Parts: sequence; structure tokens; C-alpha cells
Amino acid sequence: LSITTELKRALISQQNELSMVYQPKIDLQTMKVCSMEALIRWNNSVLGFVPPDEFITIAEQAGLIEQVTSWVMKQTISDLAYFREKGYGFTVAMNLSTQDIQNKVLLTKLVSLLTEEGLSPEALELEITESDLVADASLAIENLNELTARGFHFAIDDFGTGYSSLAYLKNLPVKTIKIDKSFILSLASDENDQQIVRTVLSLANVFNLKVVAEGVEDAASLDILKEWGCDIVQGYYISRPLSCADLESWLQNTP
Ligand code: G
Ligand code: G
Ligand code: NA
Ligand code: MN
Repeated sequence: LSITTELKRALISQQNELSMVYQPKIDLQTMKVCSMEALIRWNNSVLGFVPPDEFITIAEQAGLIEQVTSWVMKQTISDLAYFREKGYGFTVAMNLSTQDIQNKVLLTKLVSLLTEEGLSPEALELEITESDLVADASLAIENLNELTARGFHFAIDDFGTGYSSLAYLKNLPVKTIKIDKSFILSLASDENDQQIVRTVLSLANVFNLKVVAEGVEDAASLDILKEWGCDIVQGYYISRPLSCADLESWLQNTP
């Protein structure tokens, strides 16, 4: 059974094999929800649960990433419109691969999906991993500039794992970095991680970048991050990624 064949079928099936989940991010100044990261899930009757990093890589290699991202955009923007209609003001962060930011068809589709729902690009954040960005630096700059001119915002995901520098990011139209969870998971007990995170936060401050810490799993790490001036946190301590229905009840029970 080929994963590629199954994925092709899942993309056009009506069986809800693919779905989106949303993980809340909290603004540490207000302690309120400010954004949701949209994460894709694939549950196949034969293959079982296939992790996204696994099938996204396969989709990129098999020429299927346009279809996958197209599916993600459609679902995510429709869900965002639903929550906006309910009165929630949070933004949604969508993960894009480098192939996506070079794909004019996909970007035109994104703009028209937003327009159809009466949403502006400011309602979205686009997350690109640091390693993707470094691998394709010159193309990335061109595409990021074009999209920024259209009102889109970018965040650099998994920061600290991709061998770039904050000085390099200074030349990119990027407002936000997400410190990789490998530096955050043991933050409360690991002095090396504390040193790294402190350094990233102080440099980000110099370069006027917003900082998100992902992988916050305990109160102690959250307190440290707040004290050190981190802007936003995300992680299991706040919430796991949630289905739309679960997110709605979570929001109702969160002050
Ligand atoms: O949700 P989870 O931690 O299992 O996701 C693992 C990785 O899969 C994430 O770090 C992210 O890079 C990738 N991923 C999840 N959803 C999407 C998506 O919708 N599009 C892309 N391109 N990558 C995604
Ligand atoms: O690569 P990316 O940063 O997009 O991956 C985010 C993934 O990290 C999510 O899919 C989610 O499943 C996972 N994640 C989110 N919060 C936590 C956390 O607090 N701890 C751990 N171990 N994983 C997390
Ligand atoms: Na991400
Ligand atoms: Mn990440």
C-alpha cells in the first residue's frame, strides 16, 4: 500500500480522513488567547494515524504539496471565518513549505479564499521553518517581500535549529520568531537551554522581533518566559492541538 496513492485518494475523499486541529497561543502580557496554530492530521483506515512531518515530506517529494496546502488553506480559512463570526478575534497561523511560497497559483487561491470570506491577510500568519528558509534564501526573500507587500505576516518556525542568525533575519520581512520546542521543553531545569533562550530573547529585542516559545509544558517554564520578556507562549501546558468542536468548548471555558 503506497502512502502517495493513499494520500491522493484522501485529498479527494469525503470521509474526513484529513482534518485540521488548532493549538492556542497565549499573549503573556494580557494572558489572553491571541492566535491558533493550524496543524493537519491524517487518519487512514489502513495506515492508521500518519504523522504530518512524515506525509508532508512525502507530499513535497511526490508533487502533492500544492494539493495538500490547498486543502489546508480551504479548511483553515473556513474555520477562521466561523470563529470570527462567533466574535473571536484571534489570528490563525498556517504552516507553509518553501515550495508553497514560490507557488503563484496557491497564493492567488489564498487571496481569493480570504476575499470570499471577507477576511484580510492580517487575519493570518504564515509559518515557515528556519531550515526551509536557509535552504532557499534568495528565492525566499523575493517571495516574502512580495507577500508582505500584500499584507501577509511571516513567522520563522523552529528557530535555533536551522543555522541562520538573527542578523540574517534582519534582512527578511519577518516580524516573529518561534523558538524551537527543543530549547523550551526542559527550560525550567536545563541551564544550557536557559542561556540559549535568554540570548535569543535579548537579540530579538534588539532586532524588534516578536518571540513565540513553543513546547511550554509546565508553569515554571511559562513563568520564566514571562519574566524574561517573551511575548507569546504555546504548548501542552496551555492546550494540546484541538479539533474545531473541542476548541469551541475550550474557548468557552477559558477566561
Ligand atoms: O502537529 P505536529 O507536531 O505533529 O506537526 C509536526 C510538523 O508537521 C509540524 O512541525 C509542521 O512543520 C508540520 N505540519 C503540520 N501541519 C502542517 C501543515 O498544514 N502544512 C505543513 N506544510 N506542515 C505542517
Ligand atoms: O514544527 P512545528 O513547530 O509546527 O510543530 C509543532 C508541533 O509540536 C505540534 O504539532 C504539536 O503537536 C507539537 N507540540 C506543541 N506543543 C507541544 C508541547 O508542549 N510539547 C511537545 N512535546 N510537543 C508540542
Ligand atoms: Na509550525
Ligand atoms: Mn515549530
